[in-house]
Amino acid sequence: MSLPSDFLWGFATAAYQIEGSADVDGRGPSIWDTFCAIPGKIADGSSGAVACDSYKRTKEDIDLLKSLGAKAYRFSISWSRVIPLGGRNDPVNQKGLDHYVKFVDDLLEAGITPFITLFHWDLPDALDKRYGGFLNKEEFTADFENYARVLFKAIPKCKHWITFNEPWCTSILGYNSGYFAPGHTSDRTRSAVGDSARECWIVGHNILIAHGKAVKVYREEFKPVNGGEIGITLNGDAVLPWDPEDPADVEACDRKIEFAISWFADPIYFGKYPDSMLKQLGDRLPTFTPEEVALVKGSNDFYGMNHYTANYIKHKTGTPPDDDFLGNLETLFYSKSGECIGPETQSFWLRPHAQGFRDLLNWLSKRYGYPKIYVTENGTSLKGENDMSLEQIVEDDFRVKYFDDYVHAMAKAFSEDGVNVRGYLAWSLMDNFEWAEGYETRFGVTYVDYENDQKRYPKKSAKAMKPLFESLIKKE
Ligand code: GBH
Repeated sequence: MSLPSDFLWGFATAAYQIEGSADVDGRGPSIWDTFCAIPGKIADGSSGAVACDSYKRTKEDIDLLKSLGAKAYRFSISWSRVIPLGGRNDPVNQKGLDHYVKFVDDLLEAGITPFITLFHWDLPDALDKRYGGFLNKEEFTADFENYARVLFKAIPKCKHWITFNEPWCTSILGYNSGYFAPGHTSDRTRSAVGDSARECWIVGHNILIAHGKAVKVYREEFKPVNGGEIGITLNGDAVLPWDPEDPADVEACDRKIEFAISWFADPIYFGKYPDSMLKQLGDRLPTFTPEEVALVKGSNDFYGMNHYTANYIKHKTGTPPDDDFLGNLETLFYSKSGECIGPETQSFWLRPHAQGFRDLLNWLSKRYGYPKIYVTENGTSLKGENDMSLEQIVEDDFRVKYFDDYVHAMAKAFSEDGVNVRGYLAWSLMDNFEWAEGYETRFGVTYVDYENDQKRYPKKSAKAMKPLFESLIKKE
């Protein structure tokens, strides 16, 4: 069992979850600032206004990465720091841009390879207000293309670019369940606006086009000179049939991955939506024009994979409700015979099941022709961690085991199954603003003491990563 000698490993974060300094140096508000201000949307009533204060602690964060032996760091750019109003005719905020230029210089100086995510959910609020954000194809895709170009031009030293983080979450959680910003849903007790049957599929489509436009810009205007690579990051859970004897459950397993991952990956690799989605959604799924197919098909230099958990899949019969986004099935933690998929964590949706990671790496590789894969997120919360003492928190054996199991499953996928996985970024470098769950759920390998000046304390899992990878990565 091994990983290749040039394997990149490190940690990941996202701008709104760690930066804070929401009003500093000319940053404009994002849809998450607005969403957090609505009572009831965030579990503990908090926001990313301060978070880990990372905007002001870049040196501290880079020192932390260095001390842990990280070879790579994935972070995202706050669009509204760079272009406060977001649009292609709006002014660029030089201070905001300079911050990221310097951050990349400092990372490289420290010997750490940057992976930049252009978009990790924090759309400039002005674009949502001006024209409906992601819902407006012409405007949104043109503004994203412009924003991407500003970054490509300013940071030629970055060689690994991710256009969008988890468009599934933006589409479904933002425009179907309304659990995430901007909170659109058909449920009028939770939102005055939204159409859960339609908006999410339009948003997903428009993000694909925006991704395609940014990739075209990168490949035509920057890659020939700077080299480098660009791709999208998709989230998806592993699947096991609830009843392995029932062909309908086995079939529902593929459909579950198609609705979560292939929704985006099939257009990117094949130029069309999966048949299972077309069948269920009909004309609610937008159609690709020939120009759009040309933009989107073939637009990944690598596949960015975010992965956390697994579910037993039980098919449903009958016509699904028109807000169904799973593919007419149920996701469960127990199988028909009563097996449990994995132990509880602090996140209701997350139970460790490392074999699922290997299986999904194989599923993706087979379907998409063994693309180069970077695991851009993988990690876990820990039941009750927020209520423990600091002494207990830093002894996070549960998280140590999670990483150990998952990284070994990945190494087997590489060395025994031929999966072309080339990098791994653990989620997360430090505890941070966990979106609708606020600060109560912690995903960090580093504890952040929010009550006491955001002081950082590396947990056992932080220190376990270097020996873990050194034991697996082949020496030259
Ligand atoms: C990642 O998403 C995010 O990229 C990252 O910012 C975040 O901090 C991290 O996970 C930890 O949560 O039951 O319908 O509400 C992970 C993928 C997909 C996990 C949606 C939670 C909830 C689905 N997420 N899922 S639902």
